[in-house]
Amino acid sequence: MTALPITTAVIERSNETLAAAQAADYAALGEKLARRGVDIDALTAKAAAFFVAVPSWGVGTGGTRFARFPGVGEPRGIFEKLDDCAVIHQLGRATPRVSLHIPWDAADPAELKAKADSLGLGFDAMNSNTFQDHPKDPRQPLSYKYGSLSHTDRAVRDQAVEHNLATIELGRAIGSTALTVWVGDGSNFAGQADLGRAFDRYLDSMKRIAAALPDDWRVFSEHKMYEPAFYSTVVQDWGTSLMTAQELGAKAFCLVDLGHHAPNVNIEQIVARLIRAGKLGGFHFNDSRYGDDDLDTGSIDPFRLFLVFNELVEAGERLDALRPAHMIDQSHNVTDPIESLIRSANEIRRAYVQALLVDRVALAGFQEENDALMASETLKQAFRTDVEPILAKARQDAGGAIDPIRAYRDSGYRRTVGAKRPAAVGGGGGIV
Ligand code: LRH
Ligand code: MN
Ligand code: MN
Repeated sequence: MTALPITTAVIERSNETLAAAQAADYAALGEKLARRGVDIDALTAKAAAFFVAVPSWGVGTGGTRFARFPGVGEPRGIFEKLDDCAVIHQLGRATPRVSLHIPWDAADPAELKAKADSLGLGFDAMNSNTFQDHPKDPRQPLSYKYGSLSHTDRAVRDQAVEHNLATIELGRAIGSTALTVWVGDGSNFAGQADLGRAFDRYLDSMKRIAAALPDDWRVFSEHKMYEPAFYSTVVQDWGTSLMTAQELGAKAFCLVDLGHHAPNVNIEQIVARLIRAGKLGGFHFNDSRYGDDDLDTGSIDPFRLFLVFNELVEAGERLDALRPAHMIDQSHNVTDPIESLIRSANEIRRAYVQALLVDRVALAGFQEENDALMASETLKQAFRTDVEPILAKARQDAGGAIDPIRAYRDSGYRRTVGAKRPAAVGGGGGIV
C-alpha cells in the first residue's frame, strides 16, 4: 500500500488557521443566498459531487515547439505522474480520476491499477496517440507523417486502428469505459490531400474502432481547427465531429476541447447543439486567448466557462442521459503543474455552481418577453456571486484543504520530489 503523498497533519494544520474565517464567509454567503431563496448547503452538496479528470500529460512541464523549460521534480513516468495526481485530489477533492495517453503512459495494467487503487484514484477516458511516431513501439513501425486513421496507405491506417484497439484493451483492464480519438491528420497545402476522400478513410477507420468497443464503452471524436496541419484538418470542427458520431452510431459522441476553435467562436452554442443532437460526449477544459493555448481553465475568460456550464445546467435531464465526461487538457509551461491543475479544477466547479445559481424561471420569463437587458442581468447576477466559500466547504468536508495552493506550498511536496527525481534536461519543443 503506497502512502498518500500528503499527510493528514499538513492539511489539518493548514485548515486550522483558516477555519474560522471560512465558517464566517460561508455563513454570510448562506444568508445572502437565502434572501434569493437558495439553500447554500444544497449547492455545496452539488459542488462536492461534481468531479473532473486530470490529464496524465498535464503534470509534467509542458513546452512549445520552440522550447521546453523543465520544472523541479518532474515526474519520470506514469507511476510518478499518478503520485502527483494524487496530491491534486488530496488537496482539492475534485479530481478522483486520471485520463491516460497511450503509448506515453503504457505500462502493465495490473501495476497501473494497483498504483491507482493505493492512491484512491481511478481512470477516465483513454487517449490514443497516432499524431507522432513511436519508434520504440514494435507494433507501430510505420510513420504518421502523412496521417494516421485517414492515411492514403491502408497499412498505416491498419496500424493506427490497431493502436486504438490496444488502447481500448489496456483501458478495459484498468477500469476505463471511454476512448478519446484525436488525430492530427490533415494537410499543409491546398491540393496536397483530397478533402473528401481523406474524411471517407477516417470514417472507415473510426467505424472499425467503434465496432471493437466493449458494450459499456463510448468513443469520443475530438475536433480541432488546425495544428499540426495548417491548411486543412480532417476533423476540423464540430460539424465534422457530429457527422462522425452520427455515422458511427449509439456509442459515438463528440468531445469539445475548449481551445480547439477560432477565437470568439460561440462554444456554448456548440454545446447546446450537441446536447440537442444527443451527441455531447465530454470536454477537455482549458483556456486560451489565440489558439490551442492550453492555459489554465478560467484564467482568461471565466465568463465563457460559466456560459458553457449555463448550457449544461439548463439541459437538466437531457444531460443526465448523456453523462458527459469532464476532463482537463492543459499544458503548464511557467507554473507548477500541480498548482495549475488544482486551481483549474476549482474554476470548473466554480463555473458549475455559478450556473446552478441562475434563476431559470426568471430567465425564461425575460427571454419570452424579449427583455434582453434583464435576461443578461439574470446571468450576470449569478456570475458575479463569489461562491468560493461553497467550494472551500466542499473541499474541507471531503478532507481537503480550505486553501489548497497554500497547503500544497506548505507541504513542501515539490521540494521533496525535487530531491528524489533527477532534473530533466531542457531544450527543444514538444508537448510532453
Ligand atoms: C490536441 C489535444 C488532444 C491530445 C492532447 C495532448 O491538441 O487537445 O486532446 O490528445 O492535446
Ligand atoms: Mn484535447
Ligand atoms: Mn489541444
